[in-house]
Amino acid sequence: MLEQFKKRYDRTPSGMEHRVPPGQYVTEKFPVLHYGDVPTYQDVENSWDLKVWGAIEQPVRLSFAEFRALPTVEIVTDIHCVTRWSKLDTRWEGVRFRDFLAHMPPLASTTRFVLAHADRDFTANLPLEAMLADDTLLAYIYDGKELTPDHGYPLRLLVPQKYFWKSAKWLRGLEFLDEDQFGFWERHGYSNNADPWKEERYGE
Ligand SMILES: Nc1nc2c(c(=O)[nH]1)N[C@H]1C(S)=C(S)[C@@H](COP(=O)(O)O)O[C@H]1N2
Ligand SMILES: [Mo]
Repeated sequence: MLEQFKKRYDRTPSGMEHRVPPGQYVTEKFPVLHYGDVPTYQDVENSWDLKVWGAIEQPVRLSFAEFRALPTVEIVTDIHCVTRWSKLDTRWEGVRFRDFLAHMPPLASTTRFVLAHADRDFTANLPLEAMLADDTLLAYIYDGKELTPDHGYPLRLLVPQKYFWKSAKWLRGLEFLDEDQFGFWERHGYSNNADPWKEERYGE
């Protein structure tokens, strides 16, 4: 596996080494990776929604139009996949999660974790602290264009500080939790903390 990725992706431009975590290789491509098939959405305006529930004063359901009316930010960041490719200077636009929370009812004071729920039964868990980072977005524009179905249209989570598996595509729900609960890849042996700079690939 590693050799294969080396051949295809070893393109780290000189001077950029400090941007590439240990064991990673830079790619110019944008590989597509996920478990299962790509969901298709008909009539997103009427059928898609984003739900928020759990340790929050009141559950919320946002329609497509309501979500898209929220203010967005643009960020440029590096992403790191546990299969060893990294991509530098990716440009995303979406609702900063921290700003999103400002539009929500208050969280319970005991809330410490977030479980992201995606279509096709995918989940990813994150500490609330990581979710509150400046560069954690609910993203729907990549490089100036609407996300493609492969990359998570109509909405994905983007948590650049963690390995990319935490960045759930086809996001549909955010569940607030007092106690941590493993997501899909975490249950399958991947690291819970998933910090690429500490090379936390697999579970302890
Ligand atoms: N819903 C969902 N999101 C997912 C996954 C998945 O299987 N299902 N895989 C994750 C993994 S392992 C990676 S590396 C990234 C890949 O995102 P990309 O296809 O846009 O590069 O999506 C993440 N988000
Ligand atoms: Mo991944």
